[in-house]
Amino acid sequence: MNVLVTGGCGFIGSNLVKYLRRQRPDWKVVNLDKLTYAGNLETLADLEGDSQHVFVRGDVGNRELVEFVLRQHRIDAVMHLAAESHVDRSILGPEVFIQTNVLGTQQLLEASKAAGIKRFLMVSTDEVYGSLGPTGYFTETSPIQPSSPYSSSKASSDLVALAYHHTFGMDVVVTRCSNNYGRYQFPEKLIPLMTVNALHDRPLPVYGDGQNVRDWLHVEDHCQALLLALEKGRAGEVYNIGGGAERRNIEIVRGILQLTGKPETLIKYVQDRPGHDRRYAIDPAKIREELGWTPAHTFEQGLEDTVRWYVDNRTWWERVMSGAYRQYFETQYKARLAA
Ligand code: NAD
Ligand code: TDX
Repeated sequence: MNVLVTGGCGFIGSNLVKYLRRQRPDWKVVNLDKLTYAGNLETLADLEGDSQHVFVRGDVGNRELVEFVLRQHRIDAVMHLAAESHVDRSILGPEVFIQTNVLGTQQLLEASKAAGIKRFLMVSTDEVYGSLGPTGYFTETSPIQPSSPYSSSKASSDLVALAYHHTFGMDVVVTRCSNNYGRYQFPEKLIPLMTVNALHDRPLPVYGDGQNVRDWLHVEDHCQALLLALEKGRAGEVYNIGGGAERRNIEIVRGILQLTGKPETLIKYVQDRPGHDRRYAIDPAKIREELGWTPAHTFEQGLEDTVRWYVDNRTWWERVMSGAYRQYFETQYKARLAA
């Protein structure tokens, strides 16, 4: 089996490429990635010399290139993860989110249709459902009510992928997962950002009252679910993937301070994110009952392992945070603390 993973140099994509190489050693994994600020080849350094992993630098929106890659490597299935993925960035500049997430996905779908791809796995997000109140869970039939430019671009691409199934008969499966955490996450998202700041003795910027809730999913549990959805999911279906670990942001920030041995005086409440969703929580009954998936990691152990990994892998995050990204980060970080 030959599989194309898009966005394989990002956080989830790189974990997925490695997971596939371990779990399905006879598969060829072709990794198409544009190497934006969030994509890093160093993350895949341990695959150097592995002839079953092929890296192609390119844009998912480049239909000619994508069709060439699909045919050249006789790709059977596509796992589509490439995206602009950060909500805060989508508030500052929505355009590239529409470009990559919506138009790029449509071009990839079109190329996949032309090449006769047997299965297209669209990696979407629970953010397409918008925000929950204090109770209840997102199910696959919850209304689609995205709040941010990021989540609306993901909702669009998710629905366009389903339209390619309904209209053109393409074999499409959509997954919608909750917040991932683990190794190699870019230090702009909550857990790695707070960890890196704590290690630098810098203030930890908590948005609003810190009571927003996310449902945390270990990236390896997510990879396992994606492989199951690829191999056993039913065409045209949506599967929610959630870690069953609802936590308030402030609890996580306190946990990171404890694990790094830093004082709570580093916590700084800052202006809230515009349109900030209050709570996400997933009902994973469908994927559990149909595909037999359950998460293996507990959040407390997973968080401890993740924080330890950032402590031990300073070189990795110092490198990925250098250059153009550093400039963006410093400007945004200062603006947030000043607000
Ligand atoms: P990430 O930002 O870490 O990585 C994205 C990758 O996509 C990078 O390697 C980047 O270079 C690549 N990329 C961006 N634009 C591209 C383009 N036009 N063509 C080719 N490659 C391009 O993202 P992530 O956190 O690993 O998320 C992966 C996917 O999972 C995304 O689709 C995201 O929406 C979805 N998702 C993520 C989370 C999460 O908690 N991280 C939760 C739910 C869903
Ligand atoms: O500095 C911060 N301070 C803060 O309080 C940051 C970066 C975040 N937060 C809060 C906002 C959210 O309530 O932490 C929570 C998590 O924020 P992010 O890590 O930015 O993730 P989120 O906005 O929930 O979106 C993530 O999960 C769903 C991913 O970035 C998306 O790609 C995914 O679809």
